[in-house]
Amino acid sequence: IKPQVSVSSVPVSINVIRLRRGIASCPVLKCMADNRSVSDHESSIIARRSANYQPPIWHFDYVQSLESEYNGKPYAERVENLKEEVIRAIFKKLEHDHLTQLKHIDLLQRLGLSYHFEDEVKSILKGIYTNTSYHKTSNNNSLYATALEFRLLRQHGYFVPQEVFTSFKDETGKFMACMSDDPIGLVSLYEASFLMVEGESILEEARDFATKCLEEYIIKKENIDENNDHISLLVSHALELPLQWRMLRLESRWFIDLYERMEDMNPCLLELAKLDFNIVQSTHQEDLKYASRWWRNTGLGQKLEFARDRLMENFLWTVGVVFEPQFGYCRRMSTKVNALITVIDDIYDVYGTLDELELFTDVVDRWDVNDMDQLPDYMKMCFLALHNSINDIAFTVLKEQGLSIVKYLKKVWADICKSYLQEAKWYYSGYTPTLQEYIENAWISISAPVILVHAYFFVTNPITKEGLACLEEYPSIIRQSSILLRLADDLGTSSDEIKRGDVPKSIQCYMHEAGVSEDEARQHIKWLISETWKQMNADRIADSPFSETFTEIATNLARMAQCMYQHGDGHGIQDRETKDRVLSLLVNPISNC
Ligand code: LA6
Ligand code: MN
Ligand code: MN
Ligand code: MN
Ligand code: MN
Repeated sequence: IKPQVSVSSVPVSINVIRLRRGIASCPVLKCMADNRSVSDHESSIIARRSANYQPPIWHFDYVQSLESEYNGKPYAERVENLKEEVIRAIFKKLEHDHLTQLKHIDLLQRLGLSYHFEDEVKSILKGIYTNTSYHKTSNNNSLYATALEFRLLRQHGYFVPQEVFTSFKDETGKFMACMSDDPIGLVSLYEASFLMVEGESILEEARDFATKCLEEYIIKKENIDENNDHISLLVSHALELPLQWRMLRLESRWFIDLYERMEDMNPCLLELAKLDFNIVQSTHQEDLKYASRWWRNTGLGQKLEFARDRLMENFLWTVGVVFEPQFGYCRRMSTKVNALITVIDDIYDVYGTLDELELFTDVVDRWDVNDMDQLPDYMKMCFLALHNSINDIAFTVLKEQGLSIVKYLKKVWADICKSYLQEAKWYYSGYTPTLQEYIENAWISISAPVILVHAYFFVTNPITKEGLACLEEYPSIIRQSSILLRLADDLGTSSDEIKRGDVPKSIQCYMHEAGVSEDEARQHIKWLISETWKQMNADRIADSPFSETFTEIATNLARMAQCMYQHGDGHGIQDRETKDRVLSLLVNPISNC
């Protein structure tokens, strides 16, 4: 039965009915009179699903009231002085050996400060890479040093061969057992292994070996109740998620606290890290306030009651994607894009009828306001808000670069709507695709291509012909980022989605196809995530017409997904981990600073 029921002459009121689809019974559905669309005006009733999303916990007035003292001039001046001190103490000291230099770079990255020292970091890494032969068989460096150098160089685009780790294996080709007493070396090896690309079996072994040893280390420490020292904290943190998969700002916020407790902490670095964090936060607050005013002006939050009104969470995504203060325009505009995606996704997944969705998809595809009249009112609002916001973005590029990009932007919106429609059709027909067939469509429906194509335009000037040509074909780095977002989202959201009635997601498709339990399917999806990261790592260092900024953005979107869905649906459910993250990243400055 299609969950769409026409009942004549029923007054406009709420009915509660229960509908069945296939063998699974749907949750209680709200049945609302649709007095909105012209064609249905007569008095039909359309059964619509509900996701029961809660109203936003972050109110407009609260957001507008956020204010930070750290946007003042004295703090900016202090930062400049501290930066010069750091350059003197760290980068201008000629007596520092490679390892000391690498330690400093790692520290600056983890404290969230390395963006201030890009040139210095680049020149050191280049020097190290060009002066080292990575193909010799002997290696006098410690495990810690070898792995740190490997990781930092790969992070910055230098392809150090995995064979640098063979000297830590014994004659039988196994990693040496004696290494298990070296937690610092093992964490370093563990983090390095997550830079692996397809086919690197030494790194895969390294990851498994380090994981096992570190897990044993933690158990041992827990047994003697000594798991609160900084090494144990670092180890458990790494096991939870490797650095390569982590959202940068949240990692910095966490690491600054840890660093403060470390014995060899440098007070000047700590002060700089705290101060800089707070200053960056104050610029984020201004971006957030701008986006919240825009959102309020669209009226969509009030008008579309069925949809997620998640401006704060949509903004948090953008901070995960790009945090540096100079990218405020990108954060502001990306938040608009995210908010529109979130609402339109709910129209397709929850509220719209199949007929309405066909119409909407068609109107977006034609991108013509003259076609709007056929849409029900709630869709008219949404379409015009989309049309105006996106054209406005294109207008800015036209004004600044003399280039018309409307066709690129409307194409990604048409593509996502078509993929949404495909899922709706699968849902209504009760069809379960194979995992492959599902992913073929779902890497688009997760919205990463929309987010990333727009982001390209927000951070690129001048936009190049090569960049546009590559973008049009959805290059591999966009695809990998999308797949990672999709799989992480499915792990976090599919349980609720299936309950309320939605297309089978990757987990269900794989259960159906392979005849396995949900638990096994989840393991398989997690394995796919680590496989996809290998391709992402390869794409990050491949030749491409994109800037490093854009490559980082694509990577960060995947990282943000793993953060957002680490404990379930962090995007839809606001008041758990997401709330703490909003508070610590966007609301509360670091104290004692
Ligand atoms: C997740 O919702 C959602 F809205 C997204 C579009 C993910 C990322 C969004 C940003 C950054 P849901 P679906 C705005 O789990 O229906 O409903 O594709 O997405 O599984
Ligand atoms: Mn609402
Ligand atoms: Mn959805
Ligand atoms: Mn969807
Ligand atoms: Mn989902």
